[in-house]
Amino acid sequence: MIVIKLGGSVITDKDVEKTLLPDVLAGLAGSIAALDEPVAIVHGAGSFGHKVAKATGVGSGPHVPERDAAVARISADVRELNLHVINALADAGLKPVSIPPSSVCVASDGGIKTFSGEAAERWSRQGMTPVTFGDVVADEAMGVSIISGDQLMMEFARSLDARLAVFVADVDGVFDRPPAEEDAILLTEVSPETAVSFGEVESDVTGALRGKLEWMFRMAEAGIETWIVNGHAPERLADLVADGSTVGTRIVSGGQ
Ligand code: IP8
Repeated sequence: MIVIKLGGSVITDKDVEKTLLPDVLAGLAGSIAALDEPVAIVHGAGSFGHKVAKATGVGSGPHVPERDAAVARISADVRELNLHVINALADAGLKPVSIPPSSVCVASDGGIKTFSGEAAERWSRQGMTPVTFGDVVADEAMGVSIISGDQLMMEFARSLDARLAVFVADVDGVFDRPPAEEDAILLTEVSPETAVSFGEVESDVTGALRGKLEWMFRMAEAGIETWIVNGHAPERLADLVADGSTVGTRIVSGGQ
């Protein structure tokens, strides 16, 4: 079993509200459908969630009723993106089923408190492909939280007993300094001890790469082989699954 996160910055244009990149999504769906192993998919929100969340402050502190409409907007927008992903996967020959976090998950103080993996597990056992996504979730302490696809990767991997977790990004992996900088070097392995200069980056509501890496380290810590690969070179996903290695960054836990 492989869990794959399609980053929101790969499948959407993050700068233009609610803009899908259909060709990129279709290419990735085709590569995933061609894999010789069961998969489960998580996707980020990209421009179908982050812009409204940032502009309205949803998830950034205790919920206030003035933000109810924004919560509903984000919920609807991420569902819309989810439908695009489900359709692309189905068109590629997979049998996807949506598992919305707002229905199977409760948060506490911004983190997942409970996640029911039973539906995903049963669907998967029946040969279907569970698909979940970054979403707004009821939070027992804050009222509402935004749960990122990165957090959900861990829940899916645990529930489905995944051997491999792949984070599909819009860059080749983790670089020793911001990838746009001259002479930036792709790191083939990253652990919590690796020195990485992240530079001054504008953060998403769920944190930039630095925050996302925390979730990846937790997965590596749990014994799951964890990688970041570039979604604009979808053949790398196939190479990784077939050969155990590709152009990208392998995430290792501390002390390894
Ligand atoms: O794109 C964020 O999920 P991510 C979810 O995986 C929302 O960080 C609703 C902004």
